[in-house]
Amino acid sequence: MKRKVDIVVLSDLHLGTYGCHAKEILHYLNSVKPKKLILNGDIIDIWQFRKRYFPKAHLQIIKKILALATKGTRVYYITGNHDEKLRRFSDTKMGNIHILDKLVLNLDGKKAWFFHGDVFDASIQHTKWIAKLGGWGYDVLILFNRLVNNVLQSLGKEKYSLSKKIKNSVKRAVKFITDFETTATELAIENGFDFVICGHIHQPAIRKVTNDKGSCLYLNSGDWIENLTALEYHNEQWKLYQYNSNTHKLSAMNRSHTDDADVTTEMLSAFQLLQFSS
Ligand SMILES: [Mn+2]
Repeated sequence: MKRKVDIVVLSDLHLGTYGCHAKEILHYLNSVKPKKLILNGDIIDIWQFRKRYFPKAHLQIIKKILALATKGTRVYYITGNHDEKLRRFSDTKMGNIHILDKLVLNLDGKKAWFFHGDVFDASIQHTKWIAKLGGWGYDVLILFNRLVNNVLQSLGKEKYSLSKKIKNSVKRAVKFITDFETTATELAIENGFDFVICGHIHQPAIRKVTNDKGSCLYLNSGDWIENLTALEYHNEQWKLYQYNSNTHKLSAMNRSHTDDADVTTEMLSAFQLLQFSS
Protein backbone atom coordinates (compact mmCIF):
# COMPACT_ATOMS: atom_id res chain seq x y z
CA MET A 1 0.00 0.00 0.00
CA LYS A 2 1.27 3.43 -0.95
CA ARG A 3 0.83 6.22 1.55
CA LYS A 4 -1.17 9.14 0.20
CA VAL A 5 0.54 12.43 0.96
CA ASP A 6 -0.38 15.94 -0.20
CA ILE A 7 3.23 17.07 -0.60
CA VAL A 8 6.59 15.35 -0.43
CA VAL A 9 9.71 17.53 -0.29
CA LEU A 10 13.08 16.00 -1.09
CA SER A 11 16.39 17.77 -1.44
CA ASP A 12 20.09 17.06 -1.77
CA LEU A 13 19.82 13.58 -3.31
CA HIS A 14 23.13 14.22 -5.13
CA LEU A 15 22.44 11.63 -7.85
CA GLY A 16 25.66 10.83 -9.67
CA THR A 17 27.85 10.79 -6.57
CA TYR A 18 29.15 7.88 -4.50
CA GLY A 19 27.53 9.18 -1.34
CA CYS A 20 23.99 9.02 -2.72
CA HIS A 21 21.69 6.40 -1.14
CA ALA A 22 19.84 5.60 -4.36
CA LYS A 23 18.21 2.31 -3.29
CA GLU A 24 16.80 3.93 -0.20
CA ILE A 25 15.42 6.87 -2.20
CA LEU A 26 13.75 4.43 -4.58
CA HIS A 27 12.22 2.44 -1.68
CA TYR A 28 10.89 5.64 -0.24
CA LEU A 29 9.47 6.95 -3.54
CA ASN A 30 7.80 3.58 -4.11
CA SER A 31 6.12 3.79 -0.71
CA VAL A 32 4.30 7.11 -1.24
CA LYS A 33 1.70 8.59 -3.57
CA PRO A 34 2.16 12.38 -3.39
CA LYS A 35 -0.10 14.93 -5.07
CA LYS A 36 2.91 17.23 -5.33
CA LEU A 37 6.59 16.28 -5.32
CA ILE A 38 8.94 19.16 -4.61
CA LEU A 39 12.58 18.51 -5.45
CA ASN A 40 14.32 21.29 -3.56
CA GLY A 41 17.74 21.43 -5.19
CA ASP A 42 20.93 19.39 -5.58
CA ILE A 43 18.96 16.47 -7.02
CA ILE A 44 21.26 15.60 -9.93
CA ASP A 45 24.82 16.49 -9.06
CA ILE A 46 25.93 18.04 -12.34
CA TRP A 47 29.17 19.34 -10.74
CA GLN A 48 30.43 15.79 -10.41
CA PHE A 49 29.13 14.57 -13.78
CA ARG A 50 32.58 14.47 -15.31
CA LYS A 51 33.38 11.42 -13.23
CA ARG A 52 30.99 9.49 -15.49
CA TYR A 53 29.53 7.72 -12.53
CA PHE A 54 25.81 7.25 -13.00
CA PRO A 55 24.67 3.79 -11.89
CA LYS A 56 21.40 2.14 -12.86
CA ALA A 57 19.83 2.77 -9.45
CA HIS A 58 20.38 6.51 -9.91
CA LEU A 59 18.75 6.40 -13.32
CA GLN A 60 15.81 4.47 -11.85
CA ILE A 61 15.08 7.39 -9.55
CA ILE A 62 14.79 9.74 -12.51
CA LYS A 63 12.52 7.21 -14.24
CA LYS A 64 10.43 6.92 -11.09
CA ILE A 65 10.03 10.72 -10.86
CA LEU A 66 8.98 10.84 -14.53
CA ALA A 67 6.52 7.99 -13.91
CA LEU A 68 5.01 9.88 -10.97
CA ALA A 69 4.61 12.96 -13.18
CA THR A 70 2.92 10.87 -15.88
CA LYS A 71 0.50 9.44 -13.32
CA GLY A 72 -0.57 12.91 -12.18
CA THR A 73 1.88 14.01 -9.48
CA ARG A 74 2.91 17.62 -9.95
CA VAL A 75 6.69 17.73 -9.87
CA TYR A 76 8.48 20.97 -9.03
CA TYR A 77 12.23 20.87 -9.64
CA ILE A 78 13.79 23.78 -7.77
CA THR A 79 17.42 24.14 -8.75
CA GLY A 80 20.30 24.15 -6.26
CA ASN A 81 23.98 24.99 -6.61
CA HIS A 82 24.97 21.47 -7.70
CA ASP A 83 22.36 21.53 -10.47
CA GLU A 84 22.60 25.26 -11.25
CA LYS A 85 23.22 24.36 -14.90
CA LEU A 86 19.49 23.67 -15.03
CA ARG A 87 18.81 27.29 -14.04
CA ARG A 88 18.87 28.28 -17.68
CA PHE A 89 15.63 26.27 -17.96
CA SER A 90 14.02 28.12 -15.06
CA ASP A 91 10.30 28.69 -15.44
CA THR A 92 10.02 25.88 -17.99
CA LYS A 93 7.03 23.58 -17.82
CA MET A 94 6.88 20.17 -19.48
CA GLY A 95 3.63 18.40 -18.72
CA ASN A 96 3.53 17.97 -14.97
CA ILE A 97 7.17 18.96 -14.47
CA HIS A 98 8.10 22.54 -13.62
CA ILE A 99 11.66 23.82 -13.33
CA LEU A 100 12.08 26.83 -11.06
CA ASP A 101 14.48 28.87 -8.86
CA LYS A 102 11.96 29.25 -6.06
CA LEU A 103 8.34 28.34 -5.45
CA VAL A 104 5.50 29.96 -3.54
CA LEU A 105 2.46 27.84 -2.70
CA ASN A 106 -0.73 28.50 -0.79
CA LEU A 107 -1.19 25.59 1.61
CA ASP A 108 -4.64 25.60 3.17
CA GLY A 109 -4.58 29.40 3.45
CA LYS A 110 -0.95 29.63 4.56
CA LYS A 111 1.90 30.99 2.48
CA ALA A 112 4.79 28.60 1.87
CA TRP A 113 8.14 29.60 0.36
CA PHE A 114 10.42 26.92 -1.10
CA PHE A 115 14.01 27.55 -2.21
CA HIS A 116 17.25 25.57 -2.01
CA GLY A 117 19.27 28.00 0.10
CA ASP A 118 22.62 28.39 -1.66
CA VAL A 119 21.60 32.02 -2.17
CA PHE A 120 22.95 32.65 1.35
CA ASP A 121 26.38 31.14 0.72
CA ALA A 122 28.52 34.14 -0.14
CA SER A 123 26.46 36.64 1.72
CA ILE A 124 25.50 35.07 5.03
CA GLN A 125 27.24 37.80 7.07
CA HIS A 126 25.50 40.54 5.13
CA THR A 127 22.03 39.07 4.96
CA LYS A 128 20.75 40.59 8.18
CA TRP A 129 20.46 44.01 6.54
CA ILE A 130 19.50 42.61 3.15
CA ALA A 131 16.64 40.80 4.88
CA LYS A 132 15.48 44.17 6.17
CA LEU A 133 15.04 45.43 2.62
CA GLY A 134 11.71 43.64 2.50
CA GLY A 135 9.94 42.28 -0.55
CA TRP A 136 12.91 42.36 -2.91
CA GLY A 137 15.45 40.96 -0.41
CA TYR A 138 15.67 37.56 -2.00
CA ASP A 139 16.38 38.91 -5.48
CA VAL A 140 19.03 41.24 -4.07
CA LEU A 141 20.59 38.24 -2.34
CA ILE A 142 20.75 36.28 -5.60
CA LEU A 143 22.56 39.17 -7.30
CA PHE A 144 24.83 39.78 -4.32
CA ASN A 145 25.73 36.09 -4.06
CA ARG A 146 26.49 35.91 -7.77
CA LEU A 147 28.56 39.11 -7.61
CA VAL A 148 30.69 37.83 -4.72
CA ASN A 149 31.30 34.51 -6.49
CA ASN A 150 32.15 36.27 -9.75
CA VAL A 151 34.66 38.49 -7.95
CA LEU A 152 36.18 35.47 -6.18
CA GLN A 153 36.50 33.64 -9.51
CA SER A 154 37.99 36.64 -11.30
CA LEU A 155 40.60 36.81 -8.52
CA GLY A 156 41.40 33.19 -9.29
CA LYS A 157 39.85 31.99 -6.07
CA GLU A 158 37.30 29.22 -5.69
CA LYS A 159 33.62 29.92 -5.28
CA TYR A 160 32.35 30.00 -1.74
CA SER A 161 31.98 26.38 -0.65
CA LEU A 162 29.70 25.30 2.17
CA SER A 163 31.27 21.86 2.49
CA LYS A 164 34.71 23.40 2.91
CA LYS A 165 33.41 25.78 5.51
CA ILE A 166 31.89 22.89 7.42
CA LYS A 167 35.06 20.81 7.16
CA ASN A 168 37.10 23.70 8.57
CA SER A 169 35.78 23.32 12.08
CA VAL A 170 32.75 22.06 13.94
CA LYS A 171 32.34 25.37 15.71
CA ARG A 172 32.17 27.27 12.43
CA ALA A 173 29.80 24.69 10.99
CA VAL A 174 27.42 25.09 13.89
CA LYS A 175 27.58 28.87 13.54
CA PHE A 176 26.98 28.61 9.81
CA ILE A 177 23.91 26.41 10.26
CA THR A 178 22.48 28.73 12.91
CA ASP A 179 23.12 31.77 10.68
CA PHE A 180 21.51 29.99 7.73
CA GLU A 181 18.37 29.13 9.68
CA THR A 182 18.13 32.61 11.22
CA THR A 183 18.59 34.34 7.87
CA ALA A 184 16.03 32.17 6.09
CA THR A 185 13.50 32.71 8.84
CA GLU A 186 14.05 36.49 9.13
CA LEU A 187 13.62 36.87 5.40
CA ALA A 188 10.48 34.73 5.44
CA ILE A 189 8.90 36.66 8.32
CA GLU A 190 9.80 39.94 6.61
CA ASN A 191 7.98 38.76 3.48
CA GLY A 192 4.93 37.43 5.30
CA PHE A 193 5.44 33.70 4.80
CA ASP A 194 4.09 31.14 7.25
CA PHE A 195 6.48 28.40 6.13
CA VAL A 196 10.01 28.61 4.73
CA ILE A 197 11.32 25.34 3.28
CA CYS A 198 15.00 24.93 2.40
CA GLY A 199 17.63 22.27 1.74
CA HIS A 200 21.35 22.79 1.07
CA ILE A 201 22.80 22.52 4.60
CA HIS A 202 21.95 18.82 5.02
CA GLN A 203 20.35 19.48 8.40
CA PRO A 204 16.76 18.20 8.67
CA ALA A 205 14.56 20.44 10.82
CA ILE A 206 11.08 21.64 11.65
CA ARG A 207 11.24 24.59 14.00
CA LYS A 208 8.93 27.43 14.93
CA VAL A 209 10.81 30.72 15.05
CA THR A 210 9.48 33.94 16.54
CA ASN A 211 11.07 37.38 16.46
CA ASP A 212 9.81 40.91 17.07
CA LYS A 213 8.30 41.05 13.56
CA GLY A 214 6.30 37.82 13.80
CA SER A 215 6.75 34.09 13.53
CA CYS A 216 7.31 31.42 10.94
CA LEU A 217 7.90 27.68 10.67
CA TYR A 218 11.40 26.88 9.41
CA LEU A 219 11.68 23.53 7.63
CA ASN A 220 14.59 21.71 6.07
CA SER A 221 14.26 18.42 4.21
CA GLY A 222 17.82 17.31 5.06
CA ASP A 223 19.58 15.07 2.52
CA TRP A 224 20.01 11.52 1.21
CA ILE A 225 23.74 11.28 1.82
CA GLU A 226 23.64 10.96 5.59
CA ASN A 227 20.25 11.76 7.10
CA LEU A 228 17.87 10.06 4.60
CA THR A 229 15.01 12.43 5.41
CA ALA A 230 12.03 14.00 3.65
CA LEU A 231 9.36 16.51 4.54
CA GLU A 232 5.74 15.47 4.20
CA TYR A 233 2.72 17.77 4.30
CA HIS A 234 -0.65 16.11 4.84
CA ASN A 235 -3.92 17.16 6.50
CA GLU A 236 -2.51 20.65 7.16
CA GLN A 237 0.45 19.21 9.06
CA TRP A 238 4.16 19.01 8.40
CA LYS A 239 6.14 15.93 9.35
CA LEU A 240 9.78 15.04 9.07
CA TYR A 241 10.12 11.57 7.58
CA GLN A 242 13.18 9.56 8.61
CA TYR A 243 14.01 6.55 6.44
CA ASN A 244 14.27 3.35 8.43
CA SER A 245 16.00 0.51 6.59
CA ASN A 246 14.43 -2.16 8.85
CA THR A 247 10.85 -1.12 8.15
CA HIS A 248 11.51 -1.08 4.43
CA LYS A 249 13.19 -4.49 4.45
CA LEU A 250 10.30 -6.02 6.37
CA SER A 251 7.63 -4.58 4.11
CA ALA A 252 9.57 -5.65 1.02
CA MET A 253 9.84 -9.22 2.34
CA ASN A 254 6.19 -9.14 3.28
CA ARG A 255 5.24 -8.16 -0.27
CA SER A 256 7.29 -10.83 -1.94
CA HIS A 257 5.58 -13.59 0.04
CA THR A 258 1.98 -12.55 -0.42
CA ASP A 259 1.22 -15.40 -2.89
CA ASP A 260 1.99 -17.99 -0.26
CA ALA A 261 -0.66 -17.59 2.41
CA ASP A 262 0.86 -19.89 5.02
CA VAL A 263 4.30 -18.37 4.81
CA THR A 264 2.79 -14.87 4.96
CA THR A 265 0.85 -15.56 8.15
CA GLU A 266 3.87 -17.13 9.77
CA MET A 267 6.09 -14.26 8.74
CA LEU A 268 3.59 -11.66 9.88
CA SER A 269 3.47 -13.13 13.36
CA ALA A 270 7.25 -13.28 13.34
CA PHE A 271 7.34 -9.59 12.42
CA GLN A 272 4.92 -8.77 15.20
CA LEU A 273 7.18 -10.60 17.64
CA LEU A 274 10.14 -8.70 16.26
CA GLN A 275 8.33 -5.41 16.68
CA PHE A 276 7.40 -6.19 20.27
CA SER A 277 10.90 -7.27 21.18
CA SER A 278 12.62 -4.25 19.64
MN1 LIG B 1 23.28 22.79 -2.12
